[in-house]
Amino acid sequence: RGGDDDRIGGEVKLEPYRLYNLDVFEYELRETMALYGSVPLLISHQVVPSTWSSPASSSTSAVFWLNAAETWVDVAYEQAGAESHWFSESGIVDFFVLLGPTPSKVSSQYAALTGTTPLPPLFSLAYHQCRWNYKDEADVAEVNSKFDVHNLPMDVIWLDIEHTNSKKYFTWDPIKFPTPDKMLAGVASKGRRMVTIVDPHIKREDGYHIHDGATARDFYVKRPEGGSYEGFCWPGASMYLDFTSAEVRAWWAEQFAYTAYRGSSDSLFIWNDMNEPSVFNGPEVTMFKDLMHHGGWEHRDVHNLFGLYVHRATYEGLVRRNADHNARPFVLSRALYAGSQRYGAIWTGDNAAQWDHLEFSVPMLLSLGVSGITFSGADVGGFFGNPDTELLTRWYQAGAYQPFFRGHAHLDAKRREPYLFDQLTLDRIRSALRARYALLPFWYTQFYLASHSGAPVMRPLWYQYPTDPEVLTNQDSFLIGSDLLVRPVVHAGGISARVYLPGSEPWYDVVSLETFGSGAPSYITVSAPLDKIPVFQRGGSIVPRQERPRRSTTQMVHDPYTLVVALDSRGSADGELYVDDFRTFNYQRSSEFVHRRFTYDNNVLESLPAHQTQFQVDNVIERITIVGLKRLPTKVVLRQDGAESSLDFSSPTHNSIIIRQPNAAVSKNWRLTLQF
Ligand code: NBV
Repeated sequence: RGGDDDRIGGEVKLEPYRLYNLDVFEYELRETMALYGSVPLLISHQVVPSTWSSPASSSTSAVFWLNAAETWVDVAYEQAGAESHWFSESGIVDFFVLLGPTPSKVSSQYAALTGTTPLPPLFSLAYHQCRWNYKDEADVAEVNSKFDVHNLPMDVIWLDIEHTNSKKYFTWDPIKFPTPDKMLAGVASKGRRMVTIVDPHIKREDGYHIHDGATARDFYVKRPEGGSYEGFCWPGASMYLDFTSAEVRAWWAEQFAYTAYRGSSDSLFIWNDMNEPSVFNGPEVTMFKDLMHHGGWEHRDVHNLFGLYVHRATYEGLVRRNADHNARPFVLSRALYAGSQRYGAIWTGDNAAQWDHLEFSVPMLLSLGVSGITFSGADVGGFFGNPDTELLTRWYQAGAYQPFFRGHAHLDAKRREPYLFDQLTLDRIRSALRARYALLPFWYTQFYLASHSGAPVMRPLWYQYPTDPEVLTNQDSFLIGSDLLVRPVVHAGGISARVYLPGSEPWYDVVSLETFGSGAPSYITVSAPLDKIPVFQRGGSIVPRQERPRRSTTQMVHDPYTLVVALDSRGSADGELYVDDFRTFNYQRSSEFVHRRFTYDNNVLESLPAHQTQFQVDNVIERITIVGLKRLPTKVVLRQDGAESSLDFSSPTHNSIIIRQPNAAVSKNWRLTLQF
């Protein structure tokens, strides 16, 4: 959250960063103090400006301090550079130096140590609708149908703690949620999923099967003098499972079996909250440091790992709940540590419905991303308080381009499902949601690539343009992969945006196809009224899209694709598309995926396999937009399956064409030639 941008070269001394996972009520921005998660990784990036004899160069390196005790990091910026000083309360010094020398090399070196985010199921990259709380089954049914009535795409409806029977996780309130299987089936019948919250504090109540099972096995965290530790949380008197033990985690994982978690189904996924752990009557709202864990470790030694272990055990539970262990899990966690990326998504916790919280969502998610945690998001609309329609609209617009995209609100906040607002606001939010859904093929491909590389999907500009000193402190814009640059409007009353377009290739507005800045990096000012999200596609890239409005990703599986070919100054571009069944591990187990590479050179667009697989999909490409043309063609010819056909096209702007119905197969090789 340390958002200062005047740190470079000015001898600015920040307060030290405190790494100690805590449930901080109404957290402040611009702070270096503890919050829900910690990743003891420090990345250093240096730019050597160009001189008359040499071009600018840069070097990136990092240090990773593998210690899960309370840790403090002091960073001092001097004229000569920066110095850091690390100390942890206990444990050993296990210190890794990552030599880079590029940002992506640092990502892969760090990923080799801590892992990458496995490819998420597609639905989890779509829009999630949450609040604390949807009241009952009728409320869920209404939300499910109102999104359809108003043509709003949505994939997942979430239930917070009030859905349980007296805060006993894995149970349902018998009055408000008497028939969870029916409710889930109703939501699933529209192709949607649900998520329930499962917190790691366990109500101390005899007869509650989780408490009975854990007590019988002696699975709780212990007091130093012996006996299980009891704290206080949502359920009242609460016990804390010792997730640092593999045996406890395996048992926890079993609780997600369909036979154990009554009322659950394969369309139900999980949210772990309060896993710092949050203990209402503990010091700083967490556990005493002298509590005892498995293997004789004091809580102080493992504190920052606790949340990761909860996340991990839940992830494993969702893998194992199907006999064939073949469905990909989705688990959202609040607490995190280095490596949490291996178990799913995280979010930035209890933000507020204030403009600066929207603004800071960008640097917070960028920091998480370069620290390996790429599947992350901030509550859209802000958790505490009530956003006005302008803030809510701008938040949907920003969230539509951030990795984890979920609307959420506090129990006391007014209802804010998008259909509750005036027509104009509803229309604007619908366009933001549709913008997200149209780009899901691109998001999914980026997550596939990130699952191998460890590179963040949402990236700071310096990551991609490491030698440009102008982007070092830029945190109002970000990139998705290397091809889309997003500059959300995050200030009240904003009607225009100043955008820095890096690199020496043109950028194209993704809606109007207007061409900006070629030849040298430049600042531009674009108009950004309330219905506009400034997003630009990089010249030299090919971005896949699916543009038919649908109610959820389930209905998009067979939909045709659009390719947007944005040419660089030499008239070339390339891109990728990754497709599989969107929900199982078959892509790993039996190579059931299609990974294509598209290249455009010398007026020829070609589709070739990026990987050779036997897997086929029936989708076709229904539209190809090519922008950045020096002159317009007279004829466009497609060659596929040994046959040639001449295609219809129109030209919406002076330098672009739209080719309609090429019907080129996604799984096949083909070649499209522009003739002049
Ligand atoms: O479970 C209730 C909330 C939840 O909605 C929120 O997203 C979490 O970050 N939870 C915190 C507990 C209480 C918050 C005041």
